[in-house]
Amino acid sequence: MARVLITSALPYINGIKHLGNLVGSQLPSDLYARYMRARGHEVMFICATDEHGTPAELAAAKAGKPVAEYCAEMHAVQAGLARGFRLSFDHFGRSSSPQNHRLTQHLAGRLRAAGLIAEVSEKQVYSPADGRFLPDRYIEGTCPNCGYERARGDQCEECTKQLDPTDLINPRSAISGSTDLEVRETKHLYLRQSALRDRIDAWIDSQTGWPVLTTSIARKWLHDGDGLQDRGITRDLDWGIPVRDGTDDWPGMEGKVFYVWFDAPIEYISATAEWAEANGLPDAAWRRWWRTDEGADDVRYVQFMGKDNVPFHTLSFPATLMGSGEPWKLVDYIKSFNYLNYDGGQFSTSLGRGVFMDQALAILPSDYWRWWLLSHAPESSDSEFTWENFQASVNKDLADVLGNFVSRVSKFCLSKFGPAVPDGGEWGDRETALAAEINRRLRVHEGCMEAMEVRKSAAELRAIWVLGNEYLQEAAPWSVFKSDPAAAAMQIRLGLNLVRLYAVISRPFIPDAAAAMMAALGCDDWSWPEDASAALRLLEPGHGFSVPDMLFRKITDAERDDWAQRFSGTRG
Ligand code: B3M
Ligand code: ZN
Repeated sequence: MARVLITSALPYINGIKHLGNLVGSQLPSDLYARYMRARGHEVMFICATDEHGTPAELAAAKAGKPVAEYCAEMHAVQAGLARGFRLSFDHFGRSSSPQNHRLTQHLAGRLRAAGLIAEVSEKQVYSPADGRFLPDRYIEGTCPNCGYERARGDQCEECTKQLDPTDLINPRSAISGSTDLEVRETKHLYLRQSALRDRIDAWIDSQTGWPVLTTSIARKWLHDGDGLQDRGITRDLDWGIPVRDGTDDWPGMEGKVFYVWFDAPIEYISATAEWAEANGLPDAAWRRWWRTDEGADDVRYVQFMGKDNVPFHTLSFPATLMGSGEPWKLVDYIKSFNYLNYDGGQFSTSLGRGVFMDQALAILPSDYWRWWLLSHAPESSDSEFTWENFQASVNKDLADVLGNFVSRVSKFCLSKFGPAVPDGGEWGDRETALAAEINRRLRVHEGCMEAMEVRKSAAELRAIWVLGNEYLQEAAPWSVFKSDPAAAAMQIRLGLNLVRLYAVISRPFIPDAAAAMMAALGCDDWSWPEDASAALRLLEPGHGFSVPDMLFRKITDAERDDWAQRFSGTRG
């Protein structure tokens, strides 16, 4: 039994996430966590909301709420949706927690003591009317490139050009609209990543088996141009973790907070501390996952994220942990994803284009979405959600293949043999061959799951479902029954056992359907089928069962067209 620490990139707090966000980290990490638990490993699965930064302040302002209140509400909403999608986090924390305040300030203090923080004077836009420095996004004006009048200081949303606030024509405060802006001198902290470059480089080089998508991004930042750059880790915002050095004030840093990307990954650790506190456990309970001097040296730590998050996880966060000089656990494997597109374009939160987590659950149960998303995860390249494809996968894989198998076997058994597993004697050659083939494919499936090859794992699972259908088709118990009821009984006994095996191996993908299948079998034995031949004999003759309600319904053409229309870009 191994110990596996799994973190999902933290969903940003500024609104409900769409399915593209979900499939980029939270859902595949859940799949892996569930699988690792199913194989008997000890798992710590952590996620949280990422609550600081300008976008949080702006979203709160738009909602007309104080930012702390907005974040608390949105955290509850996201936690509810995570439950709705059956994301099995051991803890879903908040980067604004007291634990994260303490740890972020502590690590900054350690970095400072190690000489890894530089104080840099910069010129920045100050708004007397607002009484504060304005971050780039808080300055609006006319884009010098395309003339769009509401371009932001960091980028024009219309023509996508990257901007500096000083490029804007007629700049004004996005908070008050004031055009009375001046440039003032102010001090910011920089993490001296350049000083840690060789250590990070050596660490990346020592990793074996990381995907090229991950290492190539890290190496590019390490070696291109002047190499790894120092990184600003403070901002002029009200909402965030105040810049302090563990216990002391930090002169000159009054009114400043840490940059959101500095404290967000630290929340992986802090959320584990939140978990311990929420469960009334001592600090040692979370430290054994994170401190290599307290047991974490035999933990395998896997992170899941979208590809745009890779630089922060291969460079900045390791720099923070290494630079602290303390024995923190570093990541062992990073699983990163490309993007999921939506029906010929991109998902867009601002345009309301695509399906958002709340809307998805309002139209269909989570298993339908989990199955489609996992079996189409954007791994080797971007992938695309279309309603035709979604309808086809659900109707074929879930309804025709798995659902139909379960329903045929259980209904046939009930009508011919009654509500208990029938006997009928020993297996014949066909059954032995089926068990051998399932065994073989199961090992392939396990290999894919272990390697986090999400799409392939789904395809292998589906192939094992198909074996059951083919068996049923060839064995044809309904016609065998007429001449040899005992043989038909044996076939159906195997079929019912296959339903249990399917419940176990499908559970990481479709946990609700798996639970329904298991409940109908009156069984609670979730042991993994290490040996299919033994697993297919587990339910013995006489064991009672019932016919489950329909596991999956089909999506009609009318529904498909209606939904395509409804989600084309007008989220209210
Ligand atoms: N919140 C990702 C994002 O919203 C960012 C991840 C943080 S992981 C520490 O794109
Ligand atoms: Zn523009």
